[in-house]
Amino acid sequence: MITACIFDLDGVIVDTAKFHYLAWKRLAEHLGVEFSEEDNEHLKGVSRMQSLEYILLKGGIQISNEEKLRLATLKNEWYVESIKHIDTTEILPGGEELLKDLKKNQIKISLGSASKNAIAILNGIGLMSYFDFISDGNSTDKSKPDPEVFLIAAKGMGKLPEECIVVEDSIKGIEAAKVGGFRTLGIGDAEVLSDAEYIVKDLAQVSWEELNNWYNKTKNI
Ligand code: B16
Ligand code: MG
Repeated sequence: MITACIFDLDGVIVDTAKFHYLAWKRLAEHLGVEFSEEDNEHLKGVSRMQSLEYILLKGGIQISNEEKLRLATLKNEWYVESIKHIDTTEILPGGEELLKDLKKNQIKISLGSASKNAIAILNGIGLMSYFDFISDGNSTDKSKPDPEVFLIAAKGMGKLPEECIVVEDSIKGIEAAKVGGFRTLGIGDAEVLSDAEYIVKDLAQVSWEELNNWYNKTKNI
């Protein structure tokens, strides 16, 4: 039986990925670097500083650490401004229903997000009370595909990695979960997330019962 789930935030529970994209695009253009939706795929699940490094590398731009910090702060100011009024309408399909279903079945729930803005977002969309533990961008400096953010989440719930299902929308997040020894549920495009063990379009396509059946059937494979 599954006993714990670790949820990524952006792109799994809440539709904030588009706001990250717009803020990074604005920053890239400010620096004279072209930035496409394809570039944005590389930044999903990746920390703020590492995302900036990707843009600087693409543009062949070399700057001091102080300037990097200034640019990352500027992007965050634009991003925070765009999510200032975030509310329940930004919850992705099935998000709250699945959290409710898991809670009803005594499953422990933790966040496993790279974002330093995670708590403000969870409060904004009114889902904070479903979480037993929060592991986010303030918990570690290590960015996915490093598994640290998920290992902290498992430990915080008193669980082993193999007892937890990590729910992720990014390639780097699935990779991190697999490196850490977690079971993986990918949310989104099956071609993009082909490394995930189980993939659905969104959280509305899966219930606690389906997850539990899949977990039990595939546990020792
Ligand atoms: P912040 P997740 C990640 O959140 C986003 O996918 C990624 O685009 C962002 O750069 C990262 O959080 C850091 O976010 O700048 O708010 O600290 O998908 O891991 O929930
Ligand atoms: Mg994500």
